[in-house]
Amino acid sequence: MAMHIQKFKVILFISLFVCVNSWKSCHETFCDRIRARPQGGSRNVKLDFSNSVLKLNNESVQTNLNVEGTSQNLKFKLEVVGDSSFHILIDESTPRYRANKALNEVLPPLKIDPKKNNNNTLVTVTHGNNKALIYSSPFKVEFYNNNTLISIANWNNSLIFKTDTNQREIALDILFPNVQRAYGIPEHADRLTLQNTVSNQPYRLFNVDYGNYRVDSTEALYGSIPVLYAHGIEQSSGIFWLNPSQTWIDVTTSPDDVDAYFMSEDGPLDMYFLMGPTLQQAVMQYTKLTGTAPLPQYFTLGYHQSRYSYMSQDEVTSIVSSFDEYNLPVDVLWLDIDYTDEKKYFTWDPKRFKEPEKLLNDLKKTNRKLVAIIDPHIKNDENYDIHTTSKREGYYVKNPDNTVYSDKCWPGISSWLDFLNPRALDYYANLYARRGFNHSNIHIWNDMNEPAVFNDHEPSFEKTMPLNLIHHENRKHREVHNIYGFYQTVGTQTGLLKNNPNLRPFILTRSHFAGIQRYAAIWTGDNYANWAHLRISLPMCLTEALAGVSFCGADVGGFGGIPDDELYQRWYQAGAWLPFYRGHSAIDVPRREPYLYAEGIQARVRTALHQRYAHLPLWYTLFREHELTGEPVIRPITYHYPKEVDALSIDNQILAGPNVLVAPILEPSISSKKVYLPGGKSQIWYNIDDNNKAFEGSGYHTINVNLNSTPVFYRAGSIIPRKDILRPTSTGTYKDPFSLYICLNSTGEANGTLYVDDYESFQYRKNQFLYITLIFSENTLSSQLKDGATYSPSAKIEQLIILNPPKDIVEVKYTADKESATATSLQYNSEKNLLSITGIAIDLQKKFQIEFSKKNNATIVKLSSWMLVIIITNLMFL
Ligand code: NBV
Repeated sequence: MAMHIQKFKVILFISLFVCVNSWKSCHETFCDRIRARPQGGSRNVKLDFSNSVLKLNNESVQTNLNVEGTSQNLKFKLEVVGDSSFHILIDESTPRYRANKALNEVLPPLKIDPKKNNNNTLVTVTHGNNKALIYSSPFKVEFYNNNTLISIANWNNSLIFKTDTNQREIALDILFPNVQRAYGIPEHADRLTLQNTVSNQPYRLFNVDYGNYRVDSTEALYGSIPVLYAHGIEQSSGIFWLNPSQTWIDVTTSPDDVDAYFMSEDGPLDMYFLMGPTLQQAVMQYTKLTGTAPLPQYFTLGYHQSRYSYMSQDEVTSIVSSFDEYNLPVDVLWLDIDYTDEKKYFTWDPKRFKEPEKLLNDLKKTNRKLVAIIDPHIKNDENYDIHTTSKREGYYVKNPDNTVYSDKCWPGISSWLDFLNPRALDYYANLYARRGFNHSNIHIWNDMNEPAVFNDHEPSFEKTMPLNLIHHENRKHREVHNIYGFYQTVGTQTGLLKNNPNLRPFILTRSHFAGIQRYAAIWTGDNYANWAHLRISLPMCLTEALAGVSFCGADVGGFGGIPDDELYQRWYQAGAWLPFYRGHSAIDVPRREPYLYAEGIQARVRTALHQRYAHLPLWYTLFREHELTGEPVIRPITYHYPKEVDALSIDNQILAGPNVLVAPILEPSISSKKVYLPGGKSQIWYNIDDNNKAFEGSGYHTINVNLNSTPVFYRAGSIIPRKDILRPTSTGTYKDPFSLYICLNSTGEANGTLYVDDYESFQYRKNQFLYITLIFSENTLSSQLKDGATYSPSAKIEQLIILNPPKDIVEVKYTADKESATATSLQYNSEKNLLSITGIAIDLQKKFQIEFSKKNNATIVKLSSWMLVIIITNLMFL
């Protein structure tokens, strides 16, 4: 392999060189005109509170906003929506483009009772524990939770709202007092804690195709989600700046507060103030507005194997055979652009993919799925009906002179579907009825949808559409740029649902905007095979998760470049703990399916894959809980432990739900690793990577690691559901038994949840599921079932593993209804600090109780607290 790699290194050097991009800095865009904020005292921005103009009712506060020195007479509205979020809209009388599609649903205004003071300077709006004080002059709004100041909009009087034809930028600053950190506003290849941008470039939100991106950078990437959280020990809150035009954000952090100055190229000031007062609540308030991800099919959480490109249908099936031969699980095979006939989407190469249905059926036989790529550009070929129809029907994005826009992309000269046009979107959705795409075993990958355009001839276009192009209803591209790709996924989802209304579709998208979680998963684009990109994949996905997009992953191994053996296996180990787990690589690098590696490396990859598959019941339960509550599937440590100062910036560790802490190895050649364990001395964490050794949550611990290690800790007090048999696919595990890992805390208690359904269809929305709460207390494990739901799974719980078990358990008795049974095998393993109970079959559908009895003075006594009381009282009388 070495020679092979050498040759590729040369190619890589060339492609890397070609790939280095340089994007615009603030001073090359509208940002330059407004970054230096207007000086507060020197101008008056004033709300009109005169009785003739001000409208107060139980739904909103409405009036005019005047900016002194300009002819602007803007409309102001404040209302309360969602989970007690304050919505402020400032717009011209002819409304600008509003990105309401990002919102989950039409948000009805909640009841309010606004009050104006006597001298017309202040209106107060109270909703529950939250309150907004709206000041007339200079205009500002203070937000309070329980009378504590949370944020101030326009605190420095920097509001900008330009109304010239060519200068329509808007800006506003928000102060968040009493916080220490800012998070959010993905997508950037940056750490969880946002940088202070004072002496740097502001964060930029402008969807662009940027391969091999710089890390620790504020530069724009493929997606834009304008939600920012201000987080501190005492309080947290957020701002959702609903604007899909190019946006820059200056973040100024001090030990006492965070100031965020949002600048957008166009659009109204459309803002939602998330009141917290914890990060957890602010995140849920955001998902209340933009929705949660629908529960994905189980297989989507398994391992995906991709490459740019697998070149024939035989190649795809032979890859599957090799995975099977080497005992490596894989659920999904991916087709990149070369499966098409000359990059004409919705076609198949007539020679190499001549029988797509056969491929899909063959894959189905071994429980494998196919994902095929569909890009938004359409080849300008007069023999390609999608092109001729789109041209004829006016489905394309237009030039300012109303001719069809075209430029280069993969197929050569191409045009772009205007997904914002409902007719074009409908047409696009119906294309999924075409051959192959209407199969139940196919799912879709939307790439290049920033949109990416090969227009290097004009560097100022930054490899995307010129901003003066025209969309539906005469909207300029600059008004909608960041939401263009989002709309493609809306059409994709519609198309797939039309084909298979009772199957949950899977869509992966590169471009994304707020609310994308309702349609698609995302990945972090064209990363590179180096340690910095492995390291940054964690904060990138953590930030996306806080911004509503939990289903996130990074190309395992790095898209470009050649990972060395160590990096390769570390990436598989770490990638197993991000929600989307896909190996993918560029066209110009050697093949790297895991079975091509030497047995030692392969074995470690197999272990990583196995660990992923063993935890699928946990991932699936977390995704269902996300759908219900909006809680992210993966979380930074500070999400659950906001009071711990040391945890505020930790982003090289992940919490998968509240109970599993993962500290993957993200650097080369190390034999020990510092791991932060939260919760204080009384919070124990069990290192499942090292014989379940118990550690206190007292901060940093140094633990020894080797090439096999992925430090993973279970929280004492939790119950983790698993399936431990290694199978070729996730579908193959449907009938396999569950194991419950019961991780006892110092008072001998633990609890957890388990969600099951048919793993594929929408029947769960008709109450065909089981949602089980598991409680271990007083040496008894009991279950509670969510009312009204029924499902009869083929799998049972057949193993209980108690970490840090009580001593001398001699009998485990199961009762449900009138049934009862006794476990046939109890095995203590002192080295692993566990008790394993088998020979038991627990039916998930029934409420059950399992009693763990101890041997006491030769009599079997159930150790419960009342028993203890009786024993102690008796002893006292002796
Ligand atoms: O479709 C080819 C690639 C794809 O493999 C990759 O994952 C995308 O991020 N695509 C970009 C086009 C550009 C590759 C240089």
